[in-house]
Amino acid sequence: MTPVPIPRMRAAVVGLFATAAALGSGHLVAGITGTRTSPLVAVGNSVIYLTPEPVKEFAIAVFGTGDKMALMVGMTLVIALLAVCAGLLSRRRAWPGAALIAVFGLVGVSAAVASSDGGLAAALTSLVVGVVVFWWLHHVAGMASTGLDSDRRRFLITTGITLVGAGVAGLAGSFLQNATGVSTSRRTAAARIPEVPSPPVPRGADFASSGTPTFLTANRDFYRIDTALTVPQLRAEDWQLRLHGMVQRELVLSFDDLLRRRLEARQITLTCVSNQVGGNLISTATFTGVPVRDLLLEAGVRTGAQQLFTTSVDGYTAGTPLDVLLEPDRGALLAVEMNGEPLPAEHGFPVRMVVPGLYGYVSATKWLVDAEVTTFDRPHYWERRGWARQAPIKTESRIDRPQPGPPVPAGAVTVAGIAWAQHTGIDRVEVRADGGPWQVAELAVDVSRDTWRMWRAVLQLPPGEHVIECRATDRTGQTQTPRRQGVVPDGATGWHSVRITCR
Ligand SMILES: Nc1nc2c(c(=O)[nH]1)N[C@H]1C(S)=C(S)[C@@H](COP(=O)(O)O)O[C@H]1N2
Ligand SMILES: [Mo]
Repeated sequence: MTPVPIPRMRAAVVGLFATAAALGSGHLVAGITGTRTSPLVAVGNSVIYLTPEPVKEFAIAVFGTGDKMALMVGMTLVIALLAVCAGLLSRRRAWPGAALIAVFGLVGVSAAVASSDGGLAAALTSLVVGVVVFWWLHHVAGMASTGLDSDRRRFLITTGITLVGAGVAGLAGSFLQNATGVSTSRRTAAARIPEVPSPPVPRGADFASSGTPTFLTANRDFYRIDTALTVPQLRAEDWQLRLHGMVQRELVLSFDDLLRRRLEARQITLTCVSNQVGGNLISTATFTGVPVRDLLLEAGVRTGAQQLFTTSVDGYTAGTPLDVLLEPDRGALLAVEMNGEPLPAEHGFPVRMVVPGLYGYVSATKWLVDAEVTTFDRPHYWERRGWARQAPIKTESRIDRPQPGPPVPAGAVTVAGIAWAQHTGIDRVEVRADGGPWQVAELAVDVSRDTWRMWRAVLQLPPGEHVIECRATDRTGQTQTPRRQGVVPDGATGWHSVRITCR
């Protein structure tokens, strides 16, 4: 116990800096032990895992693909606040603050235990360093409160060293994590993947000049959705896939084993079930990989099996109906390349699954490491959280131009957008203004039924406010339903509409 209470400011510094030392040292140990799961990340992953479904949906709706950044910023603020509280609780005695720090430390440890990705050593380091540094800084701060200049100087120097040490440890941890990351593995993989000529995209497959996206989405612009707070770093050399369960012959494949099989390249449009009407969680790439059907036939699926249950290195799972995967012309791939380069780490390097016509959450497992042939008794990641077990992509369309914003000139207004009904194909898109008659839009050159189709039309609009709507009809003759439904449990429906002003 210190003779005089430590001033508030200094007490807060003790809490904050001890916490910084805890997180920095944990990050360093994570780097040394080769895990991406620093204590903060482990807690973040647990938060994602435990967050109730409506809150997660809310976060995706508000922050979109920035949802993880928002979570990290939010957690950092909460931790800083708790760190200040720990300091303020300990203006006389060290133990209340030290106890609070030990409690967060234990939260980190239990999160690391729950994670499949290691991080226990890092979390234990954070716990011990946090408590010890807190005790020590508290001791130095207590001596400084007696008023001697030399003691005050000592407090400044000690806290300075603590902060610099925490920073250096954190940077070193990040450096080590990057050094053991997958960038080298991706470069060498590029040379190992055999060249497979991909069908060229015909001219006139998009109306980019009229405001649609380009037909192929550049890898860096491709939408990204997953539950991973840090991108899993799985090297091709370490990759192994086990195809097992209800099969005649279990297959265990290395990356090179996979590449020795027949590879195919094709254009596929992926769509996320969380895509709102008018949303942008949809992109198209040329994927190259081994047909899933070939591997299933090689392994020999036993009767009674219903789904292929795929697991990612980070524990994420998806369940894909086997009758879909076994269709001779479905074209599902274990993809190794996206737009002619090895999969980017964010998109599942070294191997992911893609299945034309199914939403990503039931089919597009990234960082794939396990595939089990089984029955539907086993619920997959999102099925356990209330989403549909099976999820074919719904026929939908979107207006990309005009966008709501400043008034556009009245008269001939070009309206352009995309429509999709993967594995069925788009037959027609219609546009109308203000609930008037539907006008058939011009369709871009058809590439495949597994990709989006661009469209455009010219509407004659007088000055004033207008509501423009579009609807697509697929090749089974089904016209997109106007009934508005949210994304849960199996994808949004409804017509996209845009309100504009003409002058
Ligand atoms: N390992 C893993 N794979 C995953 C997911 C995930 O959370 N983890 N999300 C799925 C979902 S919901 C979608 S829509 C697609 C998105 O793929 P992309 O990020 O490459 O666009 O990946 C799927 N594969
Ligand atoms: Mo998704």
